[in-house]
Amino acid sequence: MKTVIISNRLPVKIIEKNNEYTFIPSEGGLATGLGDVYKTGNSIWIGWPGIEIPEERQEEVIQKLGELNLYPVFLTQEEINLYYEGFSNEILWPVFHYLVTYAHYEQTYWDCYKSVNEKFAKSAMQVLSRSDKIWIQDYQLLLLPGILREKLPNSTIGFFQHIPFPSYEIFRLIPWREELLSGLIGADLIGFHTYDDVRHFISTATRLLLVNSSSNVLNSNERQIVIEAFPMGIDYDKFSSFTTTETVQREISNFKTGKEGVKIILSIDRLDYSKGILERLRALELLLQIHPEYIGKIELFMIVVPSRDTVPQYSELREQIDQLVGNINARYRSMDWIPVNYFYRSFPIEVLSALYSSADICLVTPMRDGMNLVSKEYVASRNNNDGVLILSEMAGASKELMDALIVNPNNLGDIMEAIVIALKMPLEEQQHRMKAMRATVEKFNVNHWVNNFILKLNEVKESQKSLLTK
Ligand code: GDG
Repeated sequence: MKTVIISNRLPVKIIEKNNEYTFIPSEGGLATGLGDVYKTGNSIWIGWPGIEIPEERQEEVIQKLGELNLYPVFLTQEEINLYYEGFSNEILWPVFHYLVTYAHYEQTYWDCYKSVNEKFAKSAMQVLSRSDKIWIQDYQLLLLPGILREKLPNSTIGFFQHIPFPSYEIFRLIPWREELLSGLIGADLIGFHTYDDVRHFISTATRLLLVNSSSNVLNSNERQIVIEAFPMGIDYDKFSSFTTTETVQREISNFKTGKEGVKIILSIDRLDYSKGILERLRALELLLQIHPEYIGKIELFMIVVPSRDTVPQYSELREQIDQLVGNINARYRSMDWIPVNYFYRSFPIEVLSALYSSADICLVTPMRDGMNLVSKEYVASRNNNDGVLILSEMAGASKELMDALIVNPNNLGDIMEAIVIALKMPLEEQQHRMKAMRATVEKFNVNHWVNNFILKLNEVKESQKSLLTK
């Protein structure tokens, strides 16, 4: 029996150089957390390798990935446009983040989403056997549990969604709502980051599919499906120990040179309208306007990692950020000081770690976020227990990191006030709060998340079996 992980992307990046493919393991949280599972035993990870591979070279890619316990699903550029950028990112992503006016309900997107989920199932069937444990990841594959259930009726299927699940009133807007839910309940265990997501899912499923529920269990066609919250953690040890390495120490001292007496505020996100980047900038602008005493005393380091910029709303957002940063800097900067240091690119993890450990404040203000790992990475990197985390109450992480300064991201005054409180916070209070948050992030780390999910999946399957034999 093996564990089979299925996600949209494989945990490797493919690089093509001189007509040769090289595979580099990616550093994402999911890859790190699930790494232990798929690298051990005869486990396997199925997903899209990230670029279009011509048919004549697919066998070679299958071979090479096989050495890493990976198995590819080959997608064409058109499928990526319609299934991934279209249905997943122009319908599911905005609706699940409550930005319903951003959704484009295109029939061609839906048709392709269905056929690509079928394609994932077809690839999975090449490597799956009856007794395998299947763990499907995220909103790109909502139909896959149902398709696999039809093919392997007694299989063990877990599903975890990394983004929020919206309330019924929002979810019901989607034209293909019943089909999506029916696909999802092909799983035995469905996990979300927070209890609120669980609640929304159960209420939506019972109302749209007319299935019964008791507590966190849905009863459908004689199969019980458990819905539960599994707040995802990070690799705490990696972030905590990284800051002491020579490379990171060098980055820290480079970074700090010339910034004596200036407090650093850090913000790190993928380019996304759900992350509240514009609101964060407006709050900073408000602060400089209302509290001019901080001019020259604070600097925002804002990293925005390029993402989905072929989707129109993302390129528009990028332009708006450019403009707002330009306005703030033009208005407030002096010859030797600049309020917003804005980077539109990604950085190596060493630089990220140096920024986490140098920043006095980490400002995380998404309008909505399934969890938000950046907030946890900041906490794990604060080995001296100092620093202040300002965190949106709309991020899943706010349910765990209760010692952060929690703000409503729509309330610019609230964010501004929190920055002032953070700037004035005595060291003792910073340490008190940070210690408590570090203990939480250390204990509920990514390994804990993986083990907990798998344990529950086994338990759910066992109890289904015992119900059948009664
Ligand atoms: C989705 C959900 C949920 C960022 N910049 C760089 C870089 N990063 C890394 C961070 C962090 C990750 O990207 C971002 O994770 P988040 O959780 O903050 O956000 P999403 O990408 O939207 O993730 C989210 C998550 O899934 C997991 O379930 O928490 O709610 O939306 O790990 O460190 N990494 C490197 N260079 C960068 O410049 N190397």
